[in-house]
Amino acid sequence: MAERVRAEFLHAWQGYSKYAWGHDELKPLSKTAHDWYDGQTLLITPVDSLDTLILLGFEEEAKRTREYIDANLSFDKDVYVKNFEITIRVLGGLISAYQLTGDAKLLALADDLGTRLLPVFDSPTGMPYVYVNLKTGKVKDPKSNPAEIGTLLLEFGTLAKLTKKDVYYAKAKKALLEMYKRRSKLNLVGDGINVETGEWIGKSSHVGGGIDSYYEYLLKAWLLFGDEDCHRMWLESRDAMNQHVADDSPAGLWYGSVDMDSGARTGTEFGALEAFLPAVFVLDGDLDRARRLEDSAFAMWKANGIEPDVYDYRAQKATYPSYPLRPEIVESAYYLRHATGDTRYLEMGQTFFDAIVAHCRVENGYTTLKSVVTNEQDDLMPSFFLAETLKYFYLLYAPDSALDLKTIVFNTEAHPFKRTW
Ligand code: DMJ
Repeated sequence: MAERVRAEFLHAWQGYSKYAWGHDELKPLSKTAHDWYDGQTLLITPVDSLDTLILLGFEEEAKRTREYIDANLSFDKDVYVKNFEITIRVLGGLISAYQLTGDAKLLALADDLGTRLLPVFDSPTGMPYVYVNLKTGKVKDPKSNPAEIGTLLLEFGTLAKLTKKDVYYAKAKKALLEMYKRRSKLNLVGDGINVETGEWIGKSSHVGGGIDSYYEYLLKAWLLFGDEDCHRMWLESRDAMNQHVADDSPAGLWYGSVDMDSGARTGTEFGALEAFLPAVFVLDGDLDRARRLEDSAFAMWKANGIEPDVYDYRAQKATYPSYPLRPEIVESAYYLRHATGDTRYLEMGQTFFDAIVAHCRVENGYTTLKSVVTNEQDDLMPSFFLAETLKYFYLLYAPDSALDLKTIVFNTEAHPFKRTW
């Protein structure tokens, strides 16, 4: 299986190289490239993929990609970028690739990017705006959410350690603390907040998009930096989430949505993004919960033969039927296999892999699905498919020695950060 994964990674990579080299992402059906910002490339796929190339042992391709990034990547661009996405994919990718290769240019690029992103924190609360202009430092859009505010500390914190510039850690940590401070009396967060006023604009509390990796980083910042504040915040948040958001019934363990103030249930939807949570429970040592939730996610996958982005677990129906090649359910299978040694997760992984090959493999790479009900294809190979989905598939089947989970922590985009401090 590890070899199959390597072969499919190469297939996807060759499609990108042939039709989108030097651009952000591949559109494999139209054989064209997609740049995120006004046709100004930030080399998102190469940066996001470099550590996967290294980990999977594609030495030639890794060398070519690293040298191309060194020579061509520039952040001196008059574009407003989404701080969250650029932090987890580009800053995260540069940091892990630097740690794996020792190439000082990669760290210099990360430091330059970090400096250009820093103005994003200049709001009245210290919580970041959604967009920042890489050239002018101007910011825009105060309407954000816990995930975009709270999923920065691993990247900025590691950059602080590597460059010895404490400001990176301080700004990202303050944003996280300010976010946490605004939790409800039940210790829950909502899914929308204004970073200028600090007022909630979305009071739905769940573990999906807009909130998901906020929880992930509370725990992981403790694991990576030994940050006791983050540990305390994780424990309190986890207990609240398990008490109020979890929906435990004979039909299985699920996490839906509730009102952050009253705890009243407002929805029974789970989805592909929510499937990150078993992995986090493994890291927290709660294997029972991790196993049960991954079983539910597997049931969601099997309902249509491939998972939808959103699934109503009461109605057992896909309510948002796209599949954008997401990694989370595979990530959780990897952690569970690693922690339990249970071969069940190898079989589960094979079910995932076979379905993705059957439905998403195209002549020039892999593509997203508009619907897992009709299997209609869309035309995009997101960078996280190479950065995360295929990396976790490989790690699921590779020997444990491929990566020492004791010394690294993955950021939310599957970039391994090594604790060197
Ligand atoms: C990735 O960019 C990250 O995993 C993020 O945390 C969530 N969305 C995608 C993958 O689904």
